[in-house]
Amino acid sequence: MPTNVTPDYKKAEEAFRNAREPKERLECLKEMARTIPKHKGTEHLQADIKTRIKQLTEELTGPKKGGKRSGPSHVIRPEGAAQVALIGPPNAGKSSLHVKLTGSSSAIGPYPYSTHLPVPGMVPYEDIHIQLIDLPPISADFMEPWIVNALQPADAAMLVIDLADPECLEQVPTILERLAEKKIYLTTDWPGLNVQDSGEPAESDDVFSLKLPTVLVANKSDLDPDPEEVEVLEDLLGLRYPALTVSARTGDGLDEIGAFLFKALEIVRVYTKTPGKPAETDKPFTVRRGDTVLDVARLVHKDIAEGLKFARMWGTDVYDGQQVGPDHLVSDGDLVELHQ
Ligand SMILES: Nc1nc2c(ncn2[C@@H]2O[C@H](COP(=O)(O)OP(=O)(O)OP(=O)(O)O)[C@@H](O)[C@H]2O)c(=O)[nH]1
Ligand SMILES: [Mg+2]
Repeated sequence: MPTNVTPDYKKAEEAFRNAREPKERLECLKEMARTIPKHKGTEHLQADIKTRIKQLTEELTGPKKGGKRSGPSHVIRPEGAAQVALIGPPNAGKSSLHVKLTGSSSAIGPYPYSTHLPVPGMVPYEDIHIQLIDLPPISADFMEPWIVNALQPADAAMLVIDLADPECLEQVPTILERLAEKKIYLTTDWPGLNVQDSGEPAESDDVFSLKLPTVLVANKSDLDPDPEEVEVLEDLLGLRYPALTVSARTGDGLDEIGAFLFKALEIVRVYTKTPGKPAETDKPFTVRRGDTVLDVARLVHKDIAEGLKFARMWGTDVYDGQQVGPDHLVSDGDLVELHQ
């Protein structure tokens, strides 16, 4: 961040970092444009903000009159416990995995470039759902320009490769480079896993840089059953992503994906109850480790969050029915009764 920015601008930037909905992100960008001090030192950032506003506006409403594109937005509204994007070279089996994991009807083809638009779907895991977005491939020849916008709401990425295709040794570095050009960094840094620092460049601290914790999904294990293949590959690539070996064809290894994402993203399920009524144990609200009773209340209803005085809780770190304040940290499986 450049020096000499005002507290108002810092606040707007912080709000932008936290915003997930495209519309909310656009509002935050406009607030950044309004509050950024207009001097030489911020010229570059001012230009960046303008470009982002233009791109996102077009993404949400279609280009101004005379523009080429009109049609559906490529940005998919996050739903469920987290949004995870499928990234990878052509023909690796991203859509096949999407179909198997979410039951979608995403297009599968025996040839590259079968997928042209983002396809949402939900992966069930225990009593929650994780959103999975199928995307077109990224290659040396081609990357849809809108992929940059489509990835902004994602919490994480699954980097899918064809284990049996030696070309992935060139494809993976190309994908990482193409995304890095757009300030999107696929990192090894999952909140719930202890992985070493991947040594990302310092410029990734830029407000527009997007760091997506990434799991390498080595697909088509049915074609190459050597269980050590993926490690050899990571060594050759010089990468240290956590890796899962799977087959979309046989279903092998697919069961582990939900559990992996749940743990690595530190998803926390919190059940709610209304005073005097039984607990609603079928539909948890989901937050992340480090979130509080107030964060849960926000998901229930804005008004409830605003009027929240205390909660009664059952679960970890509390005795049954203990009264806690809005700042109390929640744990997976907790039950809360919110009091206005
Ligand atoms: N043997 C085998 N074939 C697979 C597996 N997964 C996908 N395939 C095949 O690989 C080809 C490509 O699959 P897609 O799911 O369309 O691949 P994609 O990554 O979505 O491809 P693009 O949309 O072009 O990027 C198809 O012929 C699939 O049937 C697998 O686990 N094993
Ligand atoms: Mg596809």
